[in-house]
Amino acid sequence: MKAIQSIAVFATLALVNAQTPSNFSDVSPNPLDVQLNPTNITLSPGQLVSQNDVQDSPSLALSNSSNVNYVAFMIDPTSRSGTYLQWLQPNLIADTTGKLTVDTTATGASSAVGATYDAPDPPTDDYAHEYVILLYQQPANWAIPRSYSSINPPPQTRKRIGFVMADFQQAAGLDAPVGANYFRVFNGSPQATSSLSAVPTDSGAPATASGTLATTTGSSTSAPSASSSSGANTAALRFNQSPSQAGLMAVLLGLILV
Ligand SMILES: *[C@@H]1O[C@H](CO)[C@@H](O)[C@H](O)[C@H]1NC(C)=O
Ligand SMILES: *[C@@H]1O[C@H](CO)[C@@H](O)[C@H](O)[C@H]1NC(C)=O
Ligand SMILES: CC(=O)N[C@H]1CO[C@H](CO)[C@@H](O)[C@@H]1O
Repeated sequence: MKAIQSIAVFATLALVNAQTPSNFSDVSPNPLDVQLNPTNITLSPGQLVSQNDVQDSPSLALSNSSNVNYVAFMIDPTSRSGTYLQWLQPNLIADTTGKLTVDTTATGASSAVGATYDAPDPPTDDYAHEYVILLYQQPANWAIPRSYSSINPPPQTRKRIGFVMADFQQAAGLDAPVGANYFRVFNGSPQATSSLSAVPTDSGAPATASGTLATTTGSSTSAPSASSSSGANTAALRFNQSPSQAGLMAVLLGLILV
């Protein structure tokens, strides 16, 4: 099993090759525009943002959307206890500018509720966690698969733990994502934060934030490892990896699968 996972990992790494935000758009055919609320910060892929800036669910937009429904996910594949489902928002529809809002008349509106936005709250002084936002086209008359009724909506926080995007995608009959983006959040205590060469900030350029993060994560060696699930499809979400690669893994997986 380990060997199979390693092969999958190497294959994936070879395809991605680089983890810089500037390479992120290569992974998604149609990058997802993400604007944080209420600051209106336009997210650069992989940008380090402050926890305060992601208390509200972000606004999403797809530059070349179609007149169909979409379903959005936000996951933390770097969570130590297994990939965490932060948000599942079905029944989205784009306006003429591509901005996505909830379509209350969507065919899945009554059956597919999703999971309310659970704002990022990584453990204090843990590495910067990654929050990956994925957008899929929502098939007509779509419903959350019965096997996932515990997240529609999740009655308890623990129902969000161990969410395997690839498994859900398959069970729910979703095609590859049509858009993706991600941000990072470092929840530093004042002490730890002040010891960094630069305080993580959402106002700096992504390149600066990235450099800061490398320092931060360099000392936190234990890598996240999500539990549960079987099959090579999910290997990339479970193997030990550096947090900075997890987001790309998740997105790439979605594109490779289906
Ligand atoms: C964000 O955009 C909205 C709508 O355009 C505007 O009303 C609001 O003042 C903006 N907020 C900030 C902090 O710029
Ligand atoms: C978005 O644009 C790309 C490139 O023009 C195209 O291949 C793709 O089908 C478009 N996606 C949608 C949802 O229209
Ligand atoms: C696979 C790929 O496109 N890699 C590129 C990522 O970005 C760096 C820096 O811009 C390039 O040097 C790589 O070739």
